Amino acid sequence: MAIRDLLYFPDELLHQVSTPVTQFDESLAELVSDMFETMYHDEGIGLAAPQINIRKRVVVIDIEGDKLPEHQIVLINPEFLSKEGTDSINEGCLSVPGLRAHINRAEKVSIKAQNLKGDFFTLDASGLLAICIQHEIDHLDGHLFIDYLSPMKRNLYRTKAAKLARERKRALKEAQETNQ
Ligand code: GNR
Ligand code: NI
Repeated sequence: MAIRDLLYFPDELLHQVSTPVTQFDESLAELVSDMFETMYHDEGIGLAAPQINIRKRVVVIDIEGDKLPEHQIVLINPEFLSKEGTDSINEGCLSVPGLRAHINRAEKVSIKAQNLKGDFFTLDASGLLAICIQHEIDHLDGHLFIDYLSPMKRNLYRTKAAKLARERKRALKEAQETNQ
């Protein structure tokens, strides 16, 4: 079990398309376990593998955030079967810290995915779960929520993100120096 390092906007690696999982083995189970640990550590409700620099189609979700096994959702190779209606909430992303924006999404989604054993299942979702699923599948396709904003807003965010990244680097360096 390990907390992995996150990639942050504007890292170009976050814009690459992730590849399907073909091996349902112990290393996949380990990746999923590390993803849950990283997600809970950073207080997220979902995490996609590309956010920890692994370009595989793997997603973990716990919108309750209470670590109960019955609330933990693992999606391997998820695909939309249908989308319905429209909904929008103020979204955040662990890879875009400190920034939030309303994004138009479908209100209800139906997906198919595989579990850790490779078995296929379907899932119908609405509300926050539906939005989280769309946000995470976007990560697998190399999209961030800020890609949906107008170029002007995105550029404003780009400037803010660069400043946040500098602050984060400085804080990390200071923490390392204090530990020495
Ligand atoms: O923790 C997260 N919260 C959130 C809130 C509204 C819409 C989507 C999300 S997902 C985000 C975690 C994350 O970045 N997942 O990729
Ligand atoms: Ni995200």
